[in-house]
Amino acid sequence: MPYDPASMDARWQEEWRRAGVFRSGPPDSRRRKYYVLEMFPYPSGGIHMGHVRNYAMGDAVARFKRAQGFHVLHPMGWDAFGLPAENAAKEKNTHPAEWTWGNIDKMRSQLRKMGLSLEWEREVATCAPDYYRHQQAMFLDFLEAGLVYHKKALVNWDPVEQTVLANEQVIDGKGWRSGAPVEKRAVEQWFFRITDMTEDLLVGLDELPAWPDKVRLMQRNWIGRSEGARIRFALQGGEEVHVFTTRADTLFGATFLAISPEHPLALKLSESDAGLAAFIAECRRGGMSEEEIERKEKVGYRLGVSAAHPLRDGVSLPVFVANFVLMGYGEGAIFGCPGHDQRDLDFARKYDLPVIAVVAPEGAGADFSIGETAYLGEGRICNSEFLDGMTIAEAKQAVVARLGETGAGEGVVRFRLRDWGVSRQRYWGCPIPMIDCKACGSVPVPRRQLPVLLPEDVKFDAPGNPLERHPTWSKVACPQCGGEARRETDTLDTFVDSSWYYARFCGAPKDAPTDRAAVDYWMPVDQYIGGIEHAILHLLYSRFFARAMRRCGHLSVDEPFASLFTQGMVCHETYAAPDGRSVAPDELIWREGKPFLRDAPEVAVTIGAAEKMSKSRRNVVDPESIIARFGADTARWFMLSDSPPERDVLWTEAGVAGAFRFLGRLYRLVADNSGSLPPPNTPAPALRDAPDAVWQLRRTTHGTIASVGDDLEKLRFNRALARIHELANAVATFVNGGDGGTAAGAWALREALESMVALAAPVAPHLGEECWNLLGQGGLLAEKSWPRAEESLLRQETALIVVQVNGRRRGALTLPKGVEQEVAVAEAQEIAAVSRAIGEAAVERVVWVPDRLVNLVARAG
Ligand code: ANZ
Ligand code: ZN
Repeated sequence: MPYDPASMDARWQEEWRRAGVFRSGPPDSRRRKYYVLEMFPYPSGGIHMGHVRNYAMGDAVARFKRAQGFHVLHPMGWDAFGLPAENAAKEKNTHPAEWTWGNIDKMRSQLRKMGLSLEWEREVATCAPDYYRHQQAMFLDFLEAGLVYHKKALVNWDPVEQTVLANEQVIDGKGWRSGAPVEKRAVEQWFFRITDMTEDLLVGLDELPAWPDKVRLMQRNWIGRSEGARIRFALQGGEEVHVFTTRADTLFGATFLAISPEHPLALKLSESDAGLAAFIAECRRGGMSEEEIERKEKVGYRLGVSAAHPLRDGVSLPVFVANFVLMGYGEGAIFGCPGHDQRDLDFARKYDLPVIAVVAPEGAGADFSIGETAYLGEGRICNSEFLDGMTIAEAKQAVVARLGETGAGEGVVRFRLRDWGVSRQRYWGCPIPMIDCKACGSVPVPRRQLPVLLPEDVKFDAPGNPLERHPTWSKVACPQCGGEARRETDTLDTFVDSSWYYARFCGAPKDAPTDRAAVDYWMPVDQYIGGIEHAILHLLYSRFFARAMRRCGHLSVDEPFASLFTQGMVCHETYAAPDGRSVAPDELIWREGKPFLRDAPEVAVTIGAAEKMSKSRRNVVDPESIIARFGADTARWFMLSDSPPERDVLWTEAGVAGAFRFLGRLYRLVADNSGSLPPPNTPAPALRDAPDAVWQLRRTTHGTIASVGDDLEKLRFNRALARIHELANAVATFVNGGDGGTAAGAWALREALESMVALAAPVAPHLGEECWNLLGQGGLLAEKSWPRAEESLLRQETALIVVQVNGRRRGALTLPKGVEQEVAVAEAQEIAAVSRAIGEAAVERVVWVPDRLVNLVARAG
């Protein structure tokens, strides 16, 4: 019988479905729960290998935990709102809803073909009104809790398309479609007050030991706590400018002040200074992402006023408006210290400002000076009056103390984290349930009117947000005064949708976002698995949301994900035709290990670097075709066997073929031997006298059970699968050795085969069921408990101990190395030949050579 996955995959999937084995049912406080969740996919059109890897991991964990007796929750859903649906609508003349639901149907059937142990009954899609209505209700809850507010904020504005652009739609400062230089515009937007929880989000990271250190570090950096000082500079004419610095120690090196183009003082002065107004307008051109600001040339506009140095009598500093000073950070103003900040140094050279070194490296002479690079290192303070000779840390303290005395400043803690702007000027998202009334201001949509549904009759024939252009949708009566009012046409950032789906999976009541009993039972997620690209925003927003939901009574945990695992990417070689055009793997034929064009077989193709599979690199292998050719188990097995899960895996034909061959080998080991085994669940025969090979096999079996369990516990899938290889080799060796013929041997062989199949099943579940069936076992393996390792067989090192009676060999014992004399003697006396030889005599003396020999000296009485 050859291994034919095509005939088994669908059959077992149907069996699982019929038996409802993956349905978790209601909370059950008598059982230990385990919630395993993989980041839900965006329904882009089809699953890719990254999904296969991610879900193969989650499924292995879910199946393993289920077998261990946990009450497992393993759901799946769709992160279904987002821009691609609108782009598809424009390009393919369809509707975003139609496109999205079509993709969901397709991808659901693809995931089903993988044979994942998912509870499809709990499926959610964020674009479904019965999901987003609760999101709207929570928006109102957060509003009442003071966690939502609105204010004017800058957006990317495309002057040609007359529309707001997302950051990813701004390419090199230009609109992605129009190519027109992007401008910044201030528009009224909604914000979640995530900064209300900054400190808590930071401290909370310490209580997540099961998160990768690098993710926690990335979150820490994003939150960006910095200790510094706020310093007041007095301007001529009575104005004051506050600056924020983390380097108060360099205050004597300050040679200029710079304020943001959006700083109130700059805006005020621009009213009477046309040059400044033009400069500010110039600064507003170009995108607003931090990278963009970083890249841009640093320019300034010198103001007519100057500022007094707070510690140096009679010294005043020029004041600039500078494009690199952000209004959203610190005080929107800085003091420039060219000696010790590269950006300030470049600026000083450009505008011919003095450069004063105030930190000198240890051992530098008095003539230490700055050239073209600022000195950023440690050292001793110089040129700084009372600070001279101090370390940087000492000087920071001394400056803050002095500023405190004179009232010119104080120490402050700043965070980089900003409030979360959630307004998006697009159609395919969750409508923000607010109404704008000229008389009453912002008024919430009354809860009984939720959900605010997206209108279906929208057109994508013009740029901008179709909700805004809709003839009637936004025209409503004010819920408060009944006057003419306007519905909010912005929709929520899709990161909002994915910030609470984990809670909705626990239970999905009609009239509330969460089922409290269910979330209290299931949350937090015990194991969350997904891509490192979500290490910052998605996880941070989810952590914020859990806290906000808790405040509003929807949840009782702060941290939604107890453990996090970030898997590596799936990579593939890239190929190029002689003209440089990239060629997809399925456009190739291979001869003698070299690739040629399928359509022009004489044309050789060059092999390029392996890169992350992506459409743009044309190095994608479609999971569906792999599953069709090799079966789901091979795809899953290969994804997990070839490299540690946190690392990238290189997809190769040879690798897939190898996985397929191995699974075929497992299948044949079972199929070829199942006929000679004792019936299932036969009690163990007397094994004491069994040949060493039997013990060897049993030790390997139980050693493998223990180590595979341990590896799966730690998500070391590749190691677990390597152990199964080892066990398969041991089984083959045993079978070839002919020891399977004895009762003990056949029994041990069944034990080995059943264990092997059960251990492989979390990754190769279809093969598992098929083999389980071949072994004559009834019921579904998916419902069986995890094999138990026998403690006594786990000691790997054993010794072969010869047993003599009065110096004559009567048998041998295989015992753990280092076994005690008493145990060996007791075991020896159990051997039939030994007790016969001793007969009625009494054992007078024992000769004991540890791990080698036991000689019973007996004399007839
Ligand atoms: C003086 C100084 C001297 C600075 C020196 C650095 C080196 P982090 O660590 O990221 O918090 N800064 C403050 N507000 C700013 C703003 N709105 N836009 C742009 N830059 C701003 O960075 C803090 C440092 O970033 C501050 O310390 C300030 O420059 C600058 F040798 O002040 B420093
Ligand atoms: Zn009103």
